[in-house]
Amino acid sequence: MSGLRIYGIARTRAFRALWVAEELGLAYEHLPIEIGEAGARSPEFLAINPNGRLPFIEDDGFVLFESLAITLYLAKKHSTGRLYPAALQDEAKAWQWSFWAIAEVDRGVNIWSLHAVRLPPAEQDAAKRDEALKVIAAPFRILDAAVAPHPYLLGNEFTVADLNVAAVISRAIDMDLSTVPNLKAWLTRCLDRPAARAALALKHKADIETSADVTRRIAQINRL
Ligand SMILES: N[C@@H](CCC(=O)N[C@@H](CS)C(=O)NCC(=O)O)C(=O)O
Repeated sequence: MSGLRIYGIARTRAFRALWVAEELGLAYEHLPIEIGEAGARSPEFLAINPNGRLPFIEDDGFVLFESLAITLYLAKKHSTGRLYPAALQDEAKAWQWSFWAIAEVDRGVNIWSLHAVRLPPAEQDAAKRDEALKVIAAPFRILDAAVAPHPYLLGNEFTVADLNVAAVISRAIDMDLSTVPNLKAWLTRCLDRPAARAALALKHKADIETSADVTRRIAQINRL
């Protein structure tokens, strides 16, 4: 099968791949498969991505997993010099911010969102939520300072560095961000882009259609 296929329901980290595909104006097929045995961990999909996790892509038969490897690959393939920085050191900064987002804030924002928004209120764990907020407080101050002097992480232009960090923390838009106003303004700016809005619409639809049972399973499977 030729062309780009993005696997993973938009509620998951597949959102990141969907956003970059929209940003690049790519024609793609979205296969909104679920997590777990009925989806990513079924034999059919384990044969493509043995991790059993979402997202993964097939690009003319080339298979790639890890959400931010996918965004970096697609941005570099289709938009070097624009969305993907052409200069060596700008490229390195895009990697820096991408690895930083995965290492410093990905898990914390996920835990917060499950225990502040997505799980039924009676099942939310306030201790987990508060601990998550503590873990992300320092990196959020770093990000706040990084976007204070210019509108985007690498300067005046939106790049894949912004897309990756904003996609990783997109659910933080529902947090009280009053102590990090530059971060809040930057995140709002990134998520207001037409491509982000298109991907967010898919994500919101998937969120609404996700049952409490599946949300419980997400928390359980991902140990959140
Ligand atoms: N670091 C990976 C994490 C992938 C991941 O954990 N995906 C979640 C959904 S957002 C998943 O598939 N969880 C279900 C499972 O592990 O079975 C990435 O960024 O792609």
